[in-house]
Amino acid sequence: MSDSDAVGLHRRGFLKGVVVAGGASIAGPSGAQAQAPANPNSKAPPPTAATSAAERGHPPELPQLTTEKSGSDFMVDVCKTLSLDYLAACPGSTFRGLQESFINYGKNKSPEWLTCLHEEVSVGMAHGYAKVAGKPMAAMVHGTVGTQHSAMAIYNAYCDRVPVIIFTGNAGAVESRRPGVEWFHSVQDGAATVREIVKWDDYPRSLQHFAESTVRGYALACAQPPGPVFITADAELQESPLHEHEQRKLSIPRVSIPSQTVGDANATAEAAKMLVAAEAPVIVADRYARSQQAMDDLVKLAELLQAPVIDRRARMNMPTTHYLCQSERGGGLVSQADCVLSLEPVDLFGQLNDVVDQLERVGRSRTKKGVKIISISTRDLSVRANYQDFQRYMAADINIAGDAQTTLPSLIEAVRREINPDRKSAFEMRGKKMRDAFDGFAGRARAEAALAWDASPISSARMYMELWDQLKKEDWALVSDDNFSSSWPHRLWPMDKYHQFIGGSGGYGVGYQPVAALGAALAHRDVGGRVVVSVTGDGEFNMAPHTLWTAARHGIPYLTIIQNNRAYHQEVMHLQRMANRHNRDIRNAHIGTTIDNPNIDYAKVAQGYGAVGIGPIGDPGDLADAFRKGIAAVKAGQPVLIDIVMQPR
Ligand SMILES: Cc1ncc(C[n+]2csc(CCOP(=O)(O)OP(=O)(O)O)c2C)c(N)n1
Ligand SMILES: [Mg+2]
Repeated sequence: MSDSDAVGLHRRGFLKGVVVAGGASIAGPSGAQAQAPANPNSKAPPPTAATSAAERGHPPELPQLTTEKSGSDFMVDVCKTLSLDYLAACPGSTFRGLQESFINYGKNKSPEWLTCLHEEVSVGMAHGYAKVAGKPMAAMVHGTVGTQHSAMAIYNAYCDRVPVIIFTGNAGAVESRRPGVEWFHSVQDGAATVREIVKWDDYPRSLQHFAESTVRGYALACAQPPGPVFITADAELQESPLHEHEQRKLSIPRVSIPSQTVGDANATAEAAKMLVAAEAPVIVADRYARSQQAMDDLVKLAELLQAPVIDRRARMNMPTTHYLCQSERGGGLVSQADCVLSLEPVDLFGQLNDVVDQLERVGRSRTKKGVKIISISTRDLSVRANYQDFQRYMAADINIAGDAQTTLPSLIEAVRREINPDRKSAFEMRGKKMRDAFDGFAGRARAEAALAWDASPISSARMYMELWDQLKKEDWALVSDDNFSSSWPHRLWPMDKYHQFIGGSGGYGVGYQPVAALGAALAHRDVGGRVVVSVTGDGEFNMAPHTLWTAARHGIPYLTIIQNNRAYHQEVMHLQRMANRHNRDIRNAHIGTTIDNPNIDYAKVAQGYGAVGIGPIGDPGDLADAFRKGIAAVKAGQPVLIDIVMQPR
């Protein structure tokens, strides 16, 4: 709006009136007025310091109150000793001291401040980032309200056992609270809202306390099983000056991340005996791998035993190209097994039992009588009462408490010691059978993918085949979970590197997908050279479409593909199931579950947020061109969305 604009003039006049009415206390010192720069291009008379500052939304200058460091500067010093490259936040005055220190005193580096448009994004992006970067980033949430907004993302990270460092601000002492809003945003115990879903929290009472708790929190977040950690930074501690004599008394402890837990050696040796003696062992890997090394170790163990591996895909565990990757035969293999080795099971009961959700919810064992169960997991090291992500109790014959990834090398050695020539030849015969079975998988998957090849709305399989055709030329990473894909990428694509797949959401809280993809894409960007792809449901995407703005703002390129079935289709199916159960009409199942009429134009939404938007694509013949364009734009550094009108998954 120009200076001569009538509305602008009215607004200035109004603001001027306020200043006059408010008196000297908000007009600022007269010296500041005299220094106010006049705009040489403006036809209007030069504004006073007070009006121009107010118009720009800045408070008039106040006398400098703090000549030395502030408490929040020291807090920044603490954060800088930790390996935190980024901090994501939607701004809020409970941490205004800290924010100002990060951007000015900390020079907005290590960590760099990233702007998110919702606190769920700040935390959720840190969740996705940690899974790719292998280390946490920070998120900052505004008091009571920001904490509540972030709770869903904290829960997903907690359930997924992923480290995130979350800070909040709080005006603790009543006399420190500004009247009004600050009382709504302050609280007695900031972490109470999320205490059951974080690994640890603290509300430091002093700067020394802040240093120790933040360093402790970082170490705890990273120790297996990892999880989100929540630290409250008191507003008065942040904003008070830190005099030199006080600072001299402060120290920042060195971070010391505990070594990972390794399974007991005797239990591991027993497990090795059981595995070597078994005629039909099966390895099930779930929240297992955190590195390429862990994938390589799993291959080593499977090859030693010539045992099939079922990948439950909470992480990228087993190369889909390896003949011992037999996830396709999952349930069947488990029911024939005489020994099951389960690595970091999220749900051991679910791996060993069938629950058909039609007329009942009762589980039936799918295993043979006498089957031996070995579990290696940190599951029992992190159990809460209220949130019951531990699932049904399932006894194991050998229950090794320890990090499976860290324990595997000793299990491999123990297995090696147990193998004799007799067992070796039995294993070779087993291996031959596995190769034969594996040879059929790819052909069958392709034949199934060809069904409905030309259908419109487009089939998932066709979309994934067309996408692969373009991606195979690239160093690529899929940063969406298996939930939306009906397993097509794992069935159709050669996936053999750890960075190619990110695993699941943890808590199945819808909204994870777009936010985790943003953080994962940031971590991949820093490695460089990778084309990052997120496939997301339309329902998922609508929880946080503005992730694209953060991506555009901070130069985070990736391709978002909307699997647009114009519905919360999983819920459509639930309603159909209920209608069937109650012997009523299933045709009303769209009520309250569809996202159509009006249809959302996702390409326009993306463009509005500063990303490239392509689509809607309804004809499968147009997919190749859309993917080519999308990937080219991603390689040029842009976030891109392609809206594909697809069949229900
Ligand atoms: C926060 C949250 N709200 C609601 C749900 C219930 N829910 C599970 S799947 C789903 C549908 C998601 O829709 P979309 O992403 O479009 O996937 P579709 O089922 O259509 O493939 C919903 C609403 C949930 N899991 N989490
Ligand atoms: Mg949908």
